[in-house]
Amino acid sequence: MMFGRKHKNPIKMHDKGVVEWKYATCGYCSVGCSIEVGIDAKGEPVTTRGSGKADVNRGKLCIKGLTEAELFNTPGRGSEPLIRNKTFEPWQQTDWDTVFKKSAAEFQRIQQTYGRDAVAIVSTGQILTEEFYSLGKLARGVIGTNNYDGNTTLCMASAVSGYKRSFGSDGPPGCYGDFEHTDCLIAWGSNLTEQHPVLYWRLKEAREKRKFPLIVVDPRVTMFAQFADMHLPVTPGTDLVLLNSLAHVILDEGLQDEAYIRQSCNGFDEFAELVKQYDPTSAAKICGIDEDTIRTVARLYAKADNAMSIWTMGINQSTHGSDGVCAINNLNLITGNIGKPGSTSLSITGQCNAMGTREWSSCSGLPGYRALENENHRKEIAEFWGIDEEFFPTKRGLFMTDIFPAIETGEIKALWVIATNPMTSMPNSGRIRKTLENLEYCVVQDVYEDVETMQYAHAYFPAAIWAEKEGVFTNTERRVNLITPVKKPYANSKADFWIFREFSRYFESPHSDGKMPHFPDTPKEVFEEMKTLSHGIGPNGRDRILDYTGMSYENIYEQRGIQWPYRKEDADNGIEKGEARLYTDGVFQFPDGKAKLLALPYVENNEVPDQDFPFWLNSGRVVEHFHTRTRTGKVGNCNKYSPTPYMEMNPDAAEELGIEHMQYVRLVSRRGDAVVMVQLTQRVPYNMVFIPFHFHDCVNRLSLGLLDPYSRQPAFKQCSVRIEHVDQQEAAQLNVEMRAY
Ligand SMILES: Nc1nc2c(c(=O)[nH]1)N[C@H]1C(S)=C(S)[C@@H](COP(=O)(O)OP(=O)(O)OC[C@H]3O[C@@H](n4cnc5c(=O)[nH]c(N)nc54)[C@H](O)[C@@H]3O)O[C@H]1N2
Ligand SMILES: Nc1nc2c(c(=O)[nH]1)N[C@H]1C(S)=C(S)[C@@H](COP(=O)(O)OP(=O)(O)OC[C@H]3O[C@@H](n4cnc5c(=O)[nH]c(N)nc54)[C@H](O)[C@@H]3O)O[C@H]1N2
Ligand code: SF4
Ligand SMILES: [Mo]
Repeated sequence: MMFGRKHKNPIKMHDKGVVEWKYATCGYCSVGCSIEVGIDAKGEPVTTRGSGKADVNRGKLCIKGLTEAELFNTPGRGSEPLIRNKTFEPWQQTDWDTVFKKSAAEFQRIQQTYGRDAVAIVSTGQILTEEFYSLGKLARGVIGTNNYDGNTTLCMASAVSGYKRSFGSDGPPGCYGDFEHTDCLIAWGSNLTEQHPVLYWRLKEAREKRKFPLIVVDPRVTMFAQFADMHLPVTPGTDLVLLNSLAHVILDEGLQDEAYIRQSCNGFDEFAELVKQYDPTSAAKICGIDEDTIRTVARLYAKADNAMSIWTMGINQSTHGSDGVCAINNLNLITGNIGKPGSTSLSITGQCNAMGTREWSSCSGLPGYRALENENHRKEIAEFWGIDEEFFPTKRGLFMTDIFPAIETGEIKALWVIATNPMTSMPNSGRIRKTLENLEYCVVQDVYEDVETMQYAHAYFPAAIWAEKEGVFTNTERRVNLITPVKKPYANSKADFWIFREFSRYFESPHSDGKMPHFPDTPKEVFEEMKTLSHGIGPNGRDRILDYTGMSYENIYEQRGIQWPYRKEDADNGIEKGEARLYTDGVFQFPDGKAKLLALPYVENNEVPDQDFPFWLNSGRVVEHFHTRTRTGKVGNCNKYSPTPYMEMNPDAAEELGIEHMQYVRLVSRRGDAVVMVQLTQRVPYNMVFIPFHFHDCVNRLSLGLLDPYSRQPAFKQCSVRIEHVDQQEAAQLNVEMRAY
């Protein structure tokens, strides 16, 4: 008797004719997977594979990384600089000299007429670190506007602000390896499974080796929640209440780490006094998690030898985003869970290089975590760049979310948009549209010329994409990793690095004796500048934690990424890896070395459902798409799984309103309306709908985006809507017309 097939017929993979593999780091999310790009005999990138030697992904990639080689030739790539006198007029193709001359002249005219800060620059978390550093030099050292910020205000600002308030510095203290050591993990407002798939795989693998409780806090039953041991469907915007209540139970039952608190924390008494008010019985009424569950989770966390928290946008994008981050830090501080293997407070970053901009772009200050408010820092950087110290403002300017209102009021007249697409990604897009009409001059610098923001632009700088360029990204766990150019930039597009350097030559010196900062010719030279600035003593008299001095492109490549701090002494002593964790000695970045326990009262200030707008509107992402779909919308194997905008709706609520699966409905908020297709699912509760934000003219027409007072990050995930019936044929037609690709 024979089992199986007689003649084996193995599946044959299509041979793509790869003759060489070139090294890069993924350009989508902040997991920072190491990628090898397969090049065929004609020199064209034809495929990708995960780098087996890399600590981060160990050969794995998600759908976006697997299809990344297709990006280079996607439709809509910008091939030549464009220019026009008025918005909505046809574009004229031009050369780089003309577009630079015109744009520099317009920026200078506007600055002379309305003041230096009337030109605003809005950048990104998606260009290379050397590019960020060069842009910072141009923005702070030559153009001299203080209204310079990035889309990280929509993304990581609350985490940055919370880390600074709790620990005295930005910088996630943990690493992915912590999954291997933890005894309890709480994930706050993160859908890791879809949004950081390879990191989820690391977590899953750790749990297969060694079981430990995984608790997911999310109002939706996400894919991540489905894999968890406990799912806490928190009432939107009330995580702070839950966190204060967990602390209440821990202190009430004496489960705190007294020695750690005494040695490493300030502010305990005031904190303890505040959390007294958050007994589980009262807290349950606000946060929607029953008191038994609150007690169980508090005990699990406090009694675990090592416990860790991770979080993403469910925490950051809230009116108490920064407080939520501090409350997570509080929880870890009172239980002594920072800086030990498996014990940490780890914000999961979003964009591929959101960390690089925080470190080196000068958006919110000066390079290397230096502050405009600090006189010594201003002096140090002015000397290093060879410019006048007085040229620097003495405090940071507007955040991205305040730059747009300042355009509305006429305070800002020119805008330079770099690698971000605010017409789709900012809240209340109707208002953003009107706001952009007020600009006298707008430059868009993007890899695609068909991005929505182009409608309001006067000039277009076509940029090279991802691995057409050279430089580094930093990932969630502070790992600096390399991108090598696998191909020449498309047509006449140029690396952002080249654009910043060349554009700088079109500005007159604003400094005494005609001084100008130097813009090196290669990313490698810029990397050396950053290394020099990363050395030495930090603001508290201790060594800088953001230390790159041991790194070089060569050893980064050898190690497939190196975590900072990695000091020259380490490299000289033959140590190959950077430090996996920060604050391992319980000493923080405040002058006295102690972390701050903060008393954080909850203030109810969201737009909540009422009679007229009875549903919560929640928004987020799906695995196949990245943000505003400028890239994944054009990659067949990404787009085909999620080609149309849709809304998750609870079947019971739908039945009551007479709405069926796959019907179109109109959503109405106090800002605007949007037509969207319904997908019935128990993933969302009865009084909530969820829409992925990837589609233009959809969820952000409705969103409110109230701002967090510390981070100025919008509460994208909490507002209220009502649902109306629409004519199905009309809606289908509208949908086809609007979704050209
Ligand atoms: N496939 C893919 N991956 C990505 C991205 C992408 O666009 N596509 N973008 C990258 C970027 S820049 C980012 S910032 C990350 C985002 O990564 P995530 O934050 O994990 O993703 P989101 O879907 O935005 O939101 C996560 C969850 O927050 C929940 N939530 C909503 N309100 C609340 C609340 O009040 N409390 C709590 N606890 N949870 C709440 C939502 O229900 C949602 O499931 O993903 C990165 N990775
Ligand atoms: N409703 C709702 N809205 C949200 C969110 C949400 O959860 N809900 N999330 C928010 C978050 S966390 C984020 S991070 C933002 C993201 O919002 P955006 O930053 O606006 O989104 P992207 O589509 O990533 O825009 C990046 C742009 O840069 C271009 N680009 C890519 N690579 C390069 C390059 O190398 N050089 C140049 N010059 N251009 C390049 C891309 O083509 C694209 O146009 O959206 C925010 N908006
Ligand atoms: S998990 Fe993130 S970094 Fe890794 S391949 Fe997917 S998108 Fe790229
Ligand atoms: Mo983000």
